[in-house]
Amino acid sequence: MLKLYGAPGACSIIPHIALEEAVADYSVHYVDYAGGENRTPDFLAISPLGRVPVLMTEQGPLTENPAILSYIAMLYPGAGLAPLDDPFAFARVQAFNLFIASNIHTAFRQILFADTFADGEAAAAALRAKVPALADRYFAIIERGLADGRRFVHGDAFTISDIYLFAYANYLRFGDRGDAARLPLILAHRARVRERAAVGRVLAAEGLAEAWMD
Ligand SMILES: N[C@@H](CCC(=O)N[C@@H](CS)C(=O)NCC(=O)O)C(=O)O
Repeated sequence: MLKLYGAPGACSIIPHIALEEAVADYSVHYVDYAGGENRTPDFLAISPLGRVPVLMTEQGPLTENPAILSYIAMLYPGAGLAPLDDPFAFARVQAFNLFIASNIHTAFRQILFADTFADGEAAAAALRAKVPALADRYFAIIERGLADGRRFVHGDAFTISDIYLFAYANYLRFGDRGDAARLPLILAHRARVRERAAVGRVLAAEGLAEAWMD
């Protein structure tokens, strides 16, 4: 059975939703950050940076959201979570997911984990101050991609990219990282994804039914 290591509301919610969409046989372990579980030798052995998500498979642990999502999509092809038989379309899915992972996620990290990039309160304040402009730029590119009326990121079919965007659209609404009101198509996409039964089940399981459902 697959085992997902995560934390409620963290970006581990992305593979959590993918597993639920795939009707996978899986369990979830919420890492006790407050108790320091993320710094234990056991956890660092499967996640060298002490981060979630980690997906424990029969072959060993997998880290990094884009890789975990592709693995789930391939393991459960019947769920139709990615265009697995079309190399170009699949590469587009990967490109989208990596765009969020390497640009948006990294920008958002400047808020909560500024010490990854520089030391001291002045540096942290400067890193935080830069985030709204970065987020505006990155999300505007995604907003333009939705402008032809498509229901989902890559067209009419729901894919792992929609789960990725859904999570970061929710983080965007925290108010300290860009202006969600400028992104009506992303907000409408968020509402469409939120209506999915699997998404509702995961939000309830992670205690986000109210925070992410409004
Ligand atoms: N590149 C990784 C990033 C993982 C990551 O930054 N996870 C966060 C939660 S969203 C985390 O565990 N942060 C705790 C820490 O950095 O100590 C991915 O996309 O999976």
